[in-house]
Amino acid sequence: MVPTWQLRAAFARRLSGMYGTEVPAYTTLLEVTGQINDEVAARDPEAGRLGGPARVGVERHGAIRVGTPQELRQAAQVFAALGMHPVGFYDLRDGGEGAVPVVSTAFRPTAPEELERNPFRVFTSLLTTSDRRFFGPDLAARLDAFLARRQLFPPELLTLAARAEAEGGLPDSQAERFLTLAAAAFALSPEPVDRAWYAELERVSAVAADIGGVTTTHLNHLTPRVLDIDALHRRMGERGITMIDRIQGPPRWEGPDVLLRQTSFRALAETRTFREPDGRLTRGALRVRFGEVESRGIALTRAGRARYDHLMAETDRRTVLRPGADRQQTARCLWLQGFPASEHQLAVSHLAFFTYRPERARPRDGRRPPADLAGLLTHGWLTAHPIVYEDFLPRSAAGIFRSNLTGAGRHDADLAGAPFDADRLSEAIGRPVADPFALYAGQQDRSLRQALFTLRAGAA
Ligand code: OOG
Ligand code: NI
Repeated sequence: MVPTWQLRAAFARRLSGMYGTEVPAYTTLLEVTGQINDEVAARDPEAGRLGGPARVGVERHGAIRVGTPQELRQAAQVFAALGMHPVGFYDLRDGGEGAVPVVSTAFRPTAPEELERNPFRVFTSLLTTSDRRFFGPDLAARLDAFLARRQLFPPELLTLAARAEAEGGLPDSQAERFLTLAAAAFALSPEPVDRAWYAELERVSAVAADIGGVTTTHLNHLTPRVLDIDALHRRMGERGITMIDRIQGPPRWEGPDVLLRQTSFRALAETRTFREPDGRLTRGALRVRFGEVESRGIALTRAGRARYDHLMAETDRRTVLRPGADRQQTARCLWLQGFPASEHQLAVSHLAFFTYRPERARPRDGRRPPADLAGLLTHGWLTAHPIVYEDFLPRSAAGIFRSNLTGAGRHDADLAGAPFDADRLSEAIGRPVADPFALYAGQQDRSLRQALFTLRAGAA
């Protein structure tokens, strides 16, 4: 029997192998990421604080895009077999110039011990064909009909996935078959692309064409985790791979790493077969996939996140006011003034999530533990251990989509969009979409209750 977490780890390995043969620059990225992670681990004894080498070395996220709620439900079934559940709601339709007609969630393990075993996650986007800002009624009807005719996941895969979910794993031979079918469902298909149809959708949005212009889905990037993303950005440049000029997310600064920093590069155009309007098959190229790398920091509470969003908005404002100024420098200065520069400060001001443990080395001096968190930490009763941010950032995601699009497309921002939120997405998936803040808060609160219980028992 292959248990759920081993299926997940094996699936992530398979996709990584497959993507390396499909997108050669990904192999270079893995090589450089591995070197940098080794270097950081050797020079920084604290490097493992946000995940040990066994976790970080295999840590990946992928992204796929689907066209209909039914396809999303089926994707969710495949991920459920791997112990990956929908977390978070991301709406990428309101990004002004770079708006894309999708809403998204991320499938990932939610229990801390499952994340530790293998944290594989897949950012999954659903095309919003009913959003009139992007698709007029005629195009939407033809698009829906096209999507209704295709099948992304073969029935045998879905049956095996349901069995794996129900039984917490699969017998060896079925596990092998499941992994083969699942990886194949995310491979780039050799099927001819209908030139005219693809082009029509591309005029609306390159993402719409990537999703609805073909009869299959595919992994569009696979992202390793690096411990020093600034060093990686430089070194990829030296290896002749040009990254986008910015690292999305918080700036590099002297304080703790928080949330998520990401950067990407455009993959090369890939040769594809096209069916021309007169029926002829021709060779052409499409540039739909890319490479990305990320570094992860501490998860922020809602208050911490509001502080982050405010600092990002303030950085934008100042960058517009002083076009010559270096954005990274502007951001760093703002962070030095406006963001706690230590984990301790983040914890006592309730801006970030930690797990808490009783400090066993504290002398038994007959004192009773204070009632407040600040006192417990300052006087050495408890130690705080950062919780890693396991999710995504809508603004960075929009930036990643945008930096890899060919042409902005066109949409009419004045029309009313199709309403969408986490509840509607849960309905579409047929499974609840978890709130990431609630997951982190639950983990923190459980550890704090347990730690306080132990302290009080010790003091009594
Ligand atoms: C997903 C883009 C979002 C990230 O890391 O923020 C994403 C996509 O391109 O389909 O993967
Ligand atoms: Ni990504």
